[in-house]
Amino acid sequence: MPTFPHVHRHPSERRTGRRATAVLLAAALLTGGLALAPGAAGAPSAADPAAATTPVRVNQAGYLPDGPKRATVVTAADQPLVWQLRSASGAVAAAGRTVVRGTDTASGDATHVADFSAHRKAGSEYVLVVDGQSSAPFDIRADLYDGLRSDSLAFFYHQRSGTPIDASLVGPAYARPAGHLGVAPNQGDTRVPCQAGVCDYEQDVRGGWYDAGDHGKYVVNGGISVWLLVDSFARAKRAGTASALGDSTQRIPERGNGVPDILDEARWELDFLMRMQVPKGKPLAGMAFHKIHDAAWTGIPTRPELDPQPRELHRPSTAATLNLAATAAQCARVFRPYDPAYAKRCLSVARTAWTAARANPGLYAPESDSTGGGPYNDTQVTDDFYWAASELYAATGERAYRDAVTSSPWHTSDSALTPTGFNWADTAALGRLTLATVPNGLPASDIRRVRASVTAAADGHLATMAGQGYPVPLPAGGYVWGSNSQVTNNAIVMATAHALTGRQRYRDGVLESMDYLLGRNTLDLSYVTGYGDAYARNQHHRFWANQYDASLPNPPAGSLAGGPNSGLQDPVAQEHLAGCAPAACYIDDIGSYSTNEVTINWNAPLAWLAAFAAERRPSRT
Ligand code: 9MR
Repeated sequence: MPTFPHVHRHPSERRTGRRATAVLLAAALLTGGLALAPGAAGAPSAADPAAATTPVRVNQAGYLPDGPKRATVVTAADQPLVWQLRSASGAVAAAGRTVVRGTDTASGDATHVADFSAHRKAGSEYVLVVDGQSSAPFDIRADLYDGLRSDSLAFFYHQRSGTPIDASLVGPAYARPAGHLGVAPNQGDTRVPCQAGVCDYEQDVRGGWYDAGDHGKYVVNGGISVWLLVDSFARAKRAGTASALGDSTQRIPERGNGVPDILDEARWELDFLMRMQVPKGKPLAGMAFHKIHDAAWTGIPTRPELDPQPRELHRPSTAATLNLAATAAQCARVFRPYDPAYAKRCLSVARTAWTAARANPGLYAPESDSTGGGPYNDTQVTDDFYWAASELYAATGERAYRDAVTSSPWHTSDSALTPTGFNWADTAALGRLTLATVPNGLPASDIRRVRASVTAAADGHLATMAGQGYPVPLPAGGYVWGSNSQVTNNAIVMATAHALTGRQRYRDGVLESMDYLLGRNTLDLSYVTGYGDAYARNQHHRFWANQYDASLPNPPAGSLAGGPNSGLQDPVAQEHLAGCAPAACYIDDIGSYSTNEVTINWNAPLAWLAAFAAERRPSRT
């Protein structure tokens, strides 16, 4: 990859008004007097994760009037401290004492917690003051998550391949011509050959979403992402709140077509996933190609429509085929009321994929296949079999699929829902969540057990959070590549437990997870672009590459960064983050793809949670 100079941004540039001063003062105190750590030009660099923070850490976007409202204070004090909630005018709206929480294992920070949940009055520009230190300003309002609900979902329209991104929908900065639609210099994706030896024909695999900051399209990552969007709609429908995701709620070309917009978005990907199926009459018919991407890595920036690399299909895999079976079966169930013909087609594809996977249960995508795109390697596919069987059973009620569910070791295993959570490689939880929430013909005692496993996992996440200074449903050992999506996925388990039981503590756990993502963390940083006082804005992306080329945009609002990764798996992270505590192994630099990329499987759970959090609830008792 070509190298580019890193843009160093003075941390105070991202702050406004009184916070800039407060923040620099706080940083001075925290660092023992020197607020401005030396950077490239004598100024602090964007690379310094400790630069310009306040010790009073809040959800910088704000809090819901009826939700928990807690902040974390970094302090070595061994006695409680007085906190004050101040309104925009400076008046004290509430006051109390912190609780000493002790060392937060994942960050190493000495912490107290301030709880101002009892204050329910809406307002903007509140500040929490503790020991002379001010938090970032934040709002308290019922519509707090409305914007994020649509922005996090709009991410998928931005990521569409094979269609122009329309300025009238996204604004001029984000508009671009169609990428990979067979127009030079693009060499895909309308007639894509296989890698040598894999097949001797070409396939039309246009469309879908680009995976991330690269232009690859990977079936196993498309699978979990589309599942989450469709599940978000299905959940909202059960809760009676689906209109918020309905037709004409989003700025997408399909608005006004009578189909819920979130399903239109999902269909863009489902159509692509179905194009990845090996056609009838060919070797391995019914299987899905694992992925399609450039023959060699392109540089960054590279606009999609200017990618000159040859595109190639990589050999079919069992995991990809089961992702296709699972999501096409879910499509059949959820699209039925809106487009029965499409639902029927989805079911037929799902059945074919299932049969093909059963006939070829051990075709694994190798880790070594990582030139020009990610490997998405996985040699454990029994979980994918369980997920696909669960979806096919929920869609059809047929005995053969039920038998595949009940005979799977995953049906009773505690490992389906783990403390670190599900992800693109570990998908048994998706089957479990479907069986827990969608009416099905399993015996009542079995359904009770399945549901109890979801609430037990959610209680486990709450217990994890209770021991932390910055409550987050992730153990200290869980800060891997894309850790923020492990947080979101565990929060989804808690939200599902809330739907199953109505118990408030699960919703509180979801909202505190959002607090972590939106600034209540050791970096005092929101990982969601455009949300909060200081937020990630230089995520790794070939088009939203403003850090490298000022004529290109930053990521659009609602883009979730991958988050802390203690593995330091890229050169920028290795250069700047050596010795970091796990929760601090993050840098808002476009070069740090292992801590700071954006990806469809990270934004999909964010969109799921934002839709959940945006729902108005009857007032708490
Ligand atoms: O999210 C993936 C992570 O779990 C893996 O550890 C990592 C390395 O294989 O790859 C991540 O996925 C990347 C993919 O391979 C290519 N597109 C960008 C993805 C996010 O960084």
